[in-house]
Amino acid sequence: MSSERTLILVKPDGVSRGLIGEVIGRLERKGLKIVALELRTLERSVAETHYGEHASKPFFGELVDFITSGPLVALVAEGPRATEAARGLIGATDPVKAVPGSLRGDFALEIGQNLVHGSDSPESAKREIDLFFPGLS
Ligand code: IDP
Repeated sequence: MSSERTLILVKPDGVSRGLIGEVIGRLERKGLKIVALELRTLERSVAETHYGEHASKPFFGELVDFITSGPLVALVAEGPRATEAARGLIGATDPVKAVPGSLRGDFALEIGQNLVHGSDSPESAKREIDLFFPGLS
C-alpha cells in the first residue's frame, strides 16, 4: 500500500503537561511510523510561516505567542493516508467539540491550547514538513 508522510506538533501545552508520550503512543499504536522527531522552541518567523493561512485572523498574534512560548515536539509520521489517520486521532479544532477518544477530546478544553497540530491535507503536509525537516517530505 502506498505510504504518505504528515507533520505532527505536540504543542507547548502538551509538552509542559507531560503528554508527549501519550501523543506519540497513540500515533504508534494506530500503526503510524515516526520517521523524524525533534524538541525545539520555534522562532516567531517559523511560526508565522507555519500558520501563514491565519495571518489575517484576529487570533493570529495569540496563536504565534502561544506556539513560540516554550518547547514543542515536531515529528513526521508515515503510513497509508497518514494525514487523514492522524487528524482522526487528534480530533476537532475546538476541544469541547472533539469526540472523547480523540486526543483533543480526551485532554483539552480551550481552542487556543488544543495540544496537538496535524497537517490538514497531503499538500499542507508537504509544505509543513519542508519547513520543519527540509528534504524529508
Ligand atoms: P487545526 O489545528 O485543527 O487544523 P486551524 O483552523 O488550522 O485548526 O487553526 C490553527 C490553530 O489556531 C488551532 O489549532 C487553534 O489552536 C487556533 N485557533 C483556531 N481558531 C481559533 C480561535 O477562534 N481562537 C483562538 N485560537 C484559534
